[in-house]
Amino acid sequence: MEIMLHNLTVTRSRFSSALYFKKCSQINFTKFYSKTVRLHPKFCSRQKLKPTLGLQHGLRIDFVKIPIRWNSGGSGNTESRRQKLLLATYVSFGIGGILILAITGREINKARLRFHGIVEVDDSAWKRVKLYKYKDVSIPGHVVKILDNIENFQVREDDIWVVSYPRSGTTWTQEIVYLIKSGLNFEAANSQIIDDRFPFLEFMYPGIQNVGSMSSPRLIKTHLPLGLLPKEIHEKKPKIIYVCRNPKDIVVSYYYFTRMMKPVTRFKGSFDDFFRLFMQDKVPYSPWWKHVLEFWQKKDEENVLFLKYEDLKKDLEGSIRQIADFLDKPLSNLDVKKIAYHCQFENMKKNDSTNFSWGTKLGILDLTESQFMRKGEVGDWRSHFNQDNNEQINKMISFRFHNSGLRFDYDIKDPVLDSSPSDVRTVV
Ligand code: PPS
Repeated sequence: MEIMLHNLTVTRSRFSSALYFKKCSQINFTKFYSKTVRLHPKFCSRQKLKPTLGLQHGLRIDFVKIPIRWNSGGSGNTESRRQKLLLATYVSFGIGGILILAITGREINKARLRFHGIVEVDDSAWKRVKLYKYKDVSIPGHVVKILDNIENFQVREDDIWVVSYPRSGTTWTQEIVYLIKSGLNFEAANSQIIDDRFPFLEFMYPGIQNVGSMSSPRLIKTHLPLGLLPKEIHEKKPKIIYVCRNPKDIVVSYYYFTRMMKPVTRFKGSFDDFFRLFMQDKVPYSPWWKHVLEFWQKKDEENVLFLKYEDLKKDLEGSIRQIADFLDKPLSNLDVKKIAYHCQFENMKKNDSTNFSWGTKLGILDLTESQFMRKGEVGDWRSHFNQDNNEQINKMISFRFHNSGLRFDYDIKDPVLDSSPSDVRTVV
């Protein structure tokens, strides 16, 4: 019995099966193009041929000039297949190479940073934010890049610095300082964004270079702790206003701020997640307690004014006078009232030059998550903290501050509320 299979399209599996046939039945195969030998029993059953049949019936199968296709039913010739394979190989090598380079580059960068004492903070709660530890302080990636520029930033004696841990009332203090220094320039305060009038040293906009070249007297905001401020700050001794706030309200405010910055932070955690990060010093500019304590210890130095958010809240006019005296710019009562009116929470919230609404246009803020000027209250922590949060923070405070003489207000009994006469409202 003889079976001739002419012009059969031989796939890898068919070919292997054919070889198996050959082995079983000593059949002569005329031409094969493949070198792969692998048995696919499915072929035999699909073709209704059993290898054993060959033995039983002395089958002879001839394969004549069989073109080999690696995929049954596919098109194209061997050469184009070969080229495609080659291309696929090159592409895989290319991608592999890029990946290896990227990983190696990252590792080299990490090693370089480690060499300079900068270590990456690893926490899955931060999806996008790269956080690093430098001199025991958590700092964001964009600050790491300019650490040298910060250290060597040329300080001027007539600079005025507002320094704080984030969410402590920095913007509020800045606005008061700006109005005092500018001779109550409400027009500019209402039309120029605060980042232009009172730039943030380590932020991308307007950039440390531009802050450096501003004309004197410069007004500079920073969240950097004492240990990371420019070296010259200790020689030139410019006026520094440090503003602090009770940590319970800070952590709540910082949590909403981080959510508001979602386009940048991608933070999706709960308040409890953020609370943990805060307590573990894994949020930018932490540890909070050290930030505050270091400046508290400097509070009696002539060029330093130490303020508390809660005191501004309790007595805004008194705080404005205190700031004006510190800046050697004593104010009339009416001027104090004008500034106080402009700097009321609701007015600063409405003012597009202080409420950071421009952040939405830049795509860095999501104001549906929270507002920059959120509540402006003392004691909002009560609607967020559970007992455990409260105990943890109280413990930290008594451990870090028990000998310091610094006390925090967590509630305000009778704040001096808006007492501005109507004439101020019409003037401002
Ligand atoms: S930042 O992003 O770190 O510079 O924020 P910072 O300006 O330090 O702090 C923001 C919080 O201060 C509140 N704030 C005010 N409270 C009362 N009165 C006025 N005028 C005022 N201006 C700003 C602001 O609302 C933030 O606090 P929360 O508790 O989130 O409202």
